[in-house]
Amino acid sequence: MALKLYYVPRTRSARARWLLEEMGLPHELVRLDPKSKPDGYDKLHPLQHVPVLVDGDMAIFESAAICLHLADKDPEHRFAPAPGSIERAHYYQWLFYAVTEIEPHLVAYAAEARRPEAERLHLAVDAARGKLEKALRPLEELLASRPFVLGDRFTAADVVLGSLLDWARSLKLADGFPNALAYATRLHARPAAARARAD
Ligand SMILES: N[C@@H](CCC(=O)N[C@@H](CS)C(=O)NCC(=O)O)C(=O)O
Repeated sequence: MALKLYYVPRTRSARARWLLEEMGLPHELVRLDPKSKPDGYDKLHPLQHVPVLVDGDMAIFESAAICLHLADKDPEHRFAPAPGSIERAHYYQWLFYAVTEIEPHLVAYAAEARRPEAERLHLAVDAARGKLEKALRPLEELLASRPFVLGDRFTAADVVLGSLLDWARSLKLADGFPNALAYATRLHARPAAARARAD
């Protein structure tokens, strides 16, 4: 079945694109203008956001859900552990940790930090940074002894976490976390991740 990804460069679309590249899945890319979505796009994404993956005759939105769906296409379970396994439970755990414990604080921080200095709510900036630093501690500890969150194997959970840590790194929020920083740098350097960053 044909895969088509609707994307905007330098957005959460890059997660899905990165995993498509890692998996070597043939796909079509449809680049959207963030300011003007094509007619009918609301049928694919009710909030008109990116990314959207069209897989045959169905469409799916939410970047992490798209990554979970894509990873399950590999019959050898290289990008997602087998359903029902202990590794699968931890895969879910780290993936949901990424989007519920890390991402909201990054979003909150970035929203304030991009305002002009005079309008910035410094309390909100500090609160978001504090919550993010607290949330990063278990990941920092885990990565002291393993290259990827599930050990030696790279999975879709690393794609979602890697994209978030890249963002944290660019905002200088990961400087106090050497293991997480090294993990983000390693992931960023993967050829598939680099291809997914192309416009
Ligand atoms: N939770 C959603 C968030 C989607 C989202 O907010 N996407 C942003 C880009 S990162 C977006 O589409 N913004 C509006 C736009 O680009 O038109 C996901 O992970 O897919």
